[in-house]
Amino acid sequence: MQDQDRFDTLGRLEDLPQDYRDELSSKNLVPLWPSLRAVLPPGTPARKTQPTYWPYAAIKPLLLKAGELTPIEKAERRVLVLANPGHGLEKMQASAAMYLGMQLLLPGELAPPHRHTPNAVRMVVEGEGAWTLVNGEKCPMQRGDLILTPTGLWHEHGHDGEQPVIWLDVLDLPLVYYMEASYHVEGPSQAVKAGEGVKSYARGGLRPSPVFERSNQAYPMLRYPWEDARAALLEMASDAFAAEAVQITYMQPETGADAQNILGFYALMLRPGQTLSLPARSPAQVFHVIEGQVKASIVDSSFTLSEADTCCAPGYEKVTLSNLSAVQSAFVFIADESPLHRKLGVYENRG
Ligand code: 1HN
Repeated sequence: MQDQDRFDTLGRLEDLPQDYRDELSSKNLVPLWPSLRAVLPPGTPARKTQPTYWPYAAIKPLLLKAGELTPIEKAERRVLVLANPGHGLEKMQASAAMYLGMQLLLPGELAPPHRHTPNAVRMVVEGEGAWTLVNGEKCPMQRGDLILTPTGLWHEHGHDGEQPVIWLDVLDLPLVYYMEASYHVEGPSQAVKAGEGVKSYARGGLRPSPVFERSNQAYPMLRYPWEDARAALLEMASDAFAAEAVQITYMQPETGADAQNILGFYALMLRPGQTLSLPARSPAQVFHVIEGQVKASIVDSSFTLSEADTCCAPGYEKVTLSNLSAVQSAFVFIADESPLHRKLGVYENRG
């Protein structure tokens, strides 16, 4: 029997007598075979994640308006969620495991301290003078910086500057919520501690080697300045033997593991005029342009991303990125679900 025939031969729910179906329901039982192909489709998974584009020019005025309409006390976190219509907007998902939001903090505002089970990162989009306090480490927020607020760590945001500050939040909230493991705890403001992880890991390949005691913090580095990430990319690109793709992974500098457990974070440089075809891999991805103009081709969609624009791609699909400038490099922040897929053993690269 041909495979295609087998797909069509499974019994349907309607084939079963109504009294039998009712009896099953009354006993909290469900026949598998009418739904087997839906939960286990042939060859490639069903994906709700649609290629979706969120231009910053559309978000910013609405976010500033939210700043007028809703005081921080009424919001705690003043965020417009970048929701994927494929999942239903009310689900507040960019993909199966990723949540994206643009957050606004106005001068003088405080977003109160809390901690929660989902992991979060911030990618700073615009503005000067804001900071995030993560377990007592005060992290200045500058454009392009990546700041971690991993699971369980206290965090709060403040703003001593003059202009609105906006950043992109990336969380694994959809996954943690689905697992029925999402909750938060409010707490007092944390005392600011001396020390910044980024100072201890200022150069690649060199880690602190304390004589008397070793730090065994799960998250020794919380802020990854854009200045450093950008410089690393430019160094890589200047190497005559540099590979076709100039990309770095944000990592836990003691172990070399991904910076967080569930989502992966990367910065990619596209040389002037470069087109890069990314293989079809199982995790969904998010692309956010830090510098430059990039065309992203995903399945049947093609998005022209300017600075601060964001888009997402479902897993198992090829993505082509093109730097639209012939003279300037483009820099893209990428978030994906690779650490999760690898840990679950479902990671695939289909080329
Ligand atoms: C959260 O704690 C922050 O701390 C931002 O800035 C967005 C979205 C869902 C759940 C918690 C923050 C969030 C969030």
